[in-house]
Parts: sequence; structure tokens; C-alpha cells
Amino acid sequence: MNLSVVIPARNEGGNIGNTLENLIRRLDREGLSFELIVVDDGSEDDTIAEIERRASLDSRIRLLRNEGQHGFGRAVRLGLRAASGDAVVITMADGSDDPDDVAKYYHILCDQADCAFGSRWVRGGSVEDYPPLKRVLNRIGNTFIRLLFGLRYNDITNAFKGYRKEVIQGCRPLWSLHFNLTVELPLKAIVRGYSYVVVPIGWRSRKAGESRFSAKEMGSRYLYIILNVWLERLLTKGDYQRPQDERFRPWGHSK
Ligand SMILES: Nc1nc2c(ncn2[C@@H]2O[C@H](COP(=O)(O)OP(=O)(O)O)[C@@H](O)[C@H]2O)c(=O)[nH]1
Ligand SMILES: [Mg+2]
Repeated sequence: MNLSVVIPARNEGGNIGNTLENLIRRLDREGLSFELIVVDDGSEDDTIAEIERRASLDSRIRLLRNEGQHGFGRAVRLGLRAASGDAVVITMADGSDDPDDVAKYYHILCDQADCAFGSRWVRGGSVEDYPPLKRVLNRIGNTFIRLLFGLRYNDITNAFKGYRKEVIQGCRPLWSLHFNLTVELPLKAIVRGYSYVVVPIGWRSRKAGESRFSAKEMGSRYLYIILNVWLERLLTKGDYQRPQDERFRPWGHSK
């Protein structure tokens, strides 16, 4: 199974080099066939130069540039359209996610489920230097989603997740242009009947640069997409569910 890793990046010159290096080292150790698609979204620092330099040394690194309107969701969607793998993992350019967890996702997507979801908020999961206010908002938001959809899974709002390519196809059309894509994909995947496995994951704060996430700017957009998917579940009588004959089939440990 070929893996595409989609990495949205904006002004990550201080992080992207390490992020790519750590991913390559870990995925090579696993012996996987993969591509790393970095989607730049109008960076004004040396992000692009850094990616180009590395891409010229390793053809598995691909740089995409979102030349149109900017936004996290737009950039990730560009990456998803370009991905050639049988499965996709979306991971952050700032090095917050652990490459070990990308390998865990890969094996889940091969043998266990259509989607690989991590949780930082279960036994075995961890966060390092998570901003306190963001943590409170995160826990409230995830509890709200959990109750609304009747889920046990408690980390929907983290973008770092893995999907087989049929899942991405089955979630279209996608509506989110910003960070709200982060909840649109997993919620639709669940509501539309794709299977998922949850594993504990680690997260640590970025070493360089600033977070661009703003709860104030994104709150209503998150609510829009949450209610959109909730209404789909409530009112559409399963019209958008995955076809019955597309049940999950394991790949076996083929690489
Ligand atoms: N393509 C793109 N990526 C973005 C944008 N804003 C943030 N990112 C990337 O998305 C990831 C998460 O963003 P970050 O600002 O760290 O948010 P936080 O981790 O939620 O605090 C990082 O890899 C950023 O480089 C954007 O507007 N466009
Ligand atoms: Mg971050």
C-alpha cells in the first residue's frame, strides 16, 4: 500500500526541514513506499526554499503551492487531490505530530480500518506544552461533538489523521476552506459509515514560529460544519452512506 502524507505549511521555515527529515527517517525504517506532499500557502519566509532544496535531493518530497485564495482547508484539499497513494495521512508542518504515530496509522489503514484516528486524551496519549486556554476550548468542543453524535472518540478536532483514499472520495463534496476541514473529514467519514480505529498519540508544541489557529475566527465555522454533518445524519436517510459493496478489505502486510 502506497502512502501519501499531506503537510499543509505556512511560514514554517524554522520547522519544515526537521519535520520532513524525521518523517523520512521513520518511514524508511518501516520500509514503506510513500510520498510527502507539502502544500505551501503563501509563505513569506524561507519555507519554499527549504522544501525545494530537500525535494531536489529526494524525489519523494513534492512541493505544491496554493496560488489561489489561502486557507488551511483549501491547501489541504489541494494536497488531497494531488495525492497518488492508496491512503493519506494529514500531518502538521510544525513538527507537533510524532512520526511513530504516522507509522501506526499506516498499519491500521493496511489491515484494520478505513480510517486511523489518534487521541491525545486517552491512556497512553500525551501533550507537551499545550496552551491552557486552548486545552479548555478543545475539551469543551470535543465533548460537545461527542454528545451530539453519540461517539466515544474524544479527539475529533485534531487534523492529524489517516484515511484510505475511498474515504476522501466518499466525503466529497468538501465544504471547509479553513481549519474546520479538520472536523469535516472525520465526522463525515463516521456518519457515512466508514470504519475507524483509535490509537493513543503524542503531540508537542512547535519549536519555532507562531500558531495561526484562532478560536475566535474559527468557532462559528466549526459550528457550521458540525451542524451541517449532524443535519445530514438526521435528515438524509443515509443518502450519502458508503455503498454496501465497498466494505473494508485488509491489504495484508503488503508494502
Ligand atoms: N496551508 C496552510 N497551512 C497552514 C495555515 N495556517 C496554518 N497552517 C499549517 O497548519 C498546521 C497547523 O497550524 P498551527 O498554526 O500550528 O495551528 P495549531 O497547531 O492548531 O496551533 C501547521 O503545519 C501550519 O504550518 C494556512 O493558512 N495555510
Ligand atoms: Mg501547530
